[in-house]
Amino acid sequence: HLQNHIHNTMVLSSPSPLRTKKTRAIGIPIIDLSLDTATLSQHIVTACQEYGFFKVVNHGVPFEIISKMEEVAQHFFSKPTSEKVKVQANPPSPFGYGCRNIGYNGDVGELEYLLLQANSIALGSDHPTNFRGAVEDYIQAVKQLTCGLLEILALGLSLPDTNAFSRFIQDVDNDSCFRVNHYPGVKSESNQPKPAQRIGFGEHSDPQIFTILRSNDVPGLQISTFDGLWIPVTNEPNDFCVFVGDALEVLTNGRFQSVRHRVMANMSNKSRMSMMYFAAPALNERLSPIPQMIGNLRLYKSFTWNEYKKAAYSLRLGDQRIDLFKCH
Ligand code: GA4
Repeated sequence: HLQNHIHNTMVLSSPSPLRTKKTRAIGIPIIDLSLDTATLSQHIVTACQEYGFFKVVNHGVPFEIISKMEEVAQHFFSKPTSEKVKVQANPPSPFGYGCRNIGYNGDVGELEYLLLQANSIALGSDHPTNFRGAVEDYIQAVKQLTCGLLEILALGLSLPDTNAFSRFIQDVDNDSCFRVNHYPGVKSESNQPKPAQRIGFGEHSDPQIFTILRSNDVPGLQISTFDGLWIPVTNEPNDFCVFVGDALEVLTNGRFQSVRHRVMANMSNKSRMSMMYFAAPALNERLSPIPQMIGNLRLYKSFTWNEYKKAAYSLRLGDQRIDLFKCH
């Protein structure tokens, strides 16, 4: 029954010479959003529990909105650096254009990016209005998708309040952000050895509730399974990838865990472009396990999103920041 709806992309782990007969098949859940709500809610709960990650198809976001966003982002990254660095941080850092540096504590990656606040797209005045328009349309569509998914999730968990998660994102003061990452391709001469694998964006979990990612057809994204195996995520420009973030781990009292992921660079001669909507609560909003999810043992403290964000920015990208907020 499940197989009819969750199509599995089969990824084979490299066969160990010692255990040649036991090659394990791993499937990333692909969830068809045109299914009925009851089935859908069960599939989403299972995917969040087993992987903290899933892909969605038939999501209803018009492709024109996605392709327009890709087009304006491509145009932006093709500008000379002197132009790009003008997109300053307003409000100040970390928002704006960035190249190689990630956060404030020395993390670097083979990429350039644009990081924006989703609620108030502050781009300065020298941006053509079609950029702003494309970003606004994209964010609006993806936010709607996110809230829909979060409501189905609450339903699947039999929570009395279907807005238990989505209310954070519906809040006018939500602190969600939007990011476009651009990983340059590698020009490899046929007679030259391929450059070594490099990290595009290092291993980490996302601090927010949910992350919705869309990328072009250039590979690089990998997720870590809960038993520590890295698996590549195939790229479908028509699909979205959904990641469970730290805040959802807290709200569900650890029933869902945030998924660790990374991006490898130098995978292709074409550049990879991904865009992420990070769905986050308002800064003064409190995060604590939802009472119905606690059971016998409460795992996380109660704290504000602002406190969590501060902790995240005081640490390295790959640090297990959530540990600071555990009860025991
Ligand atoms: C990871 C998810 C989002 O891209 C992001 C990142 C943020 C940044 O790049 O400024 C962080 C990183 C992310 C987690 C730990 C801190 C903060 C860099 C960093 C070292 C925008 C976010 O919210 O957290």
